[in-house]
Amino acid sequence: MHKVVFVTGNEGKFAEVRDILKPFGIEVIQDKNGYPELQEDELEPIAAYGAQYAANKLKMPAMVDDSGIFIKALNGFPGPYSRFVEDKLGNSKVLKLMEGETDRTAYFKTVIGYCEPGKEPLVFPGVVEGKIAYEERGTGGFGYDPIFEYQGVTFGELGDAEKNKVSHRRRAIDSFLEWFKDKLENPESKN
Ligand code: ITT
Repeated sequence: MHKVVFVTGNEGKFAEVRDILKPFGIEVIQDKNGYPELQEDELEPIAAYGAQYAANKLKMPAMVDDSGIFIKALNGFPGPYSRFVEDKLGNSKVLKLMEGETDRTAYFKTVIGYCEPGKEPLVFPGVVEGKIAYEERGTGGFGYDPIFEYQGVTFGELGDAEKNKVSHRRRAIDSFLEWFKDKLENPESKN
């Protein structure tokens, strides 16, 4: 069993990543002590910096997840500021901002940052495209899930197991797994 520390205070993210990686023989341990989050317009540098900081501090392989929802009619808002906006506005006020908007296009993006002590960080992005619903629907998931529609069903309605098959986070983890499996097979050749 391989062990990776996942530095996150978000229980929803932790449960998803733990469940996705378990069948691949990777045990995920949660660390809630946080990491310095750079103020950037892109998620990649935030995840890279956080993973490197955590790996060097904890002296073991570390993973972080920086995510956001990007709404086209709002020019990509809230994007990297999604946590702040969830705390200050919440889904109902985001829906108010979307009143009168007919273009509901949006995407969720996760960037997984991974780093081993003394090494350079790697980033693995994952995106899922969908639409902003007209009202909150469903009680599953967390955060923006009740207002994000994927193929007509919100992530809040979809249920955790189904969300984990198609989500932005799943896609980012799949890309991490591709790299990780390659590294296990060719231990000298990577990173
Ligand atoms: P950590 O930094 O401790 O990991 P956080 O919740 O602050 O946790 P982010 O900075 O990545 O994480 O914030 C992302 C925001 O987007 C936050 O409000 C999440 O609740 C929300 N979010 C992230 N992934 C989501 C998902 O799969 N479904 C719904 N909302 C999500």
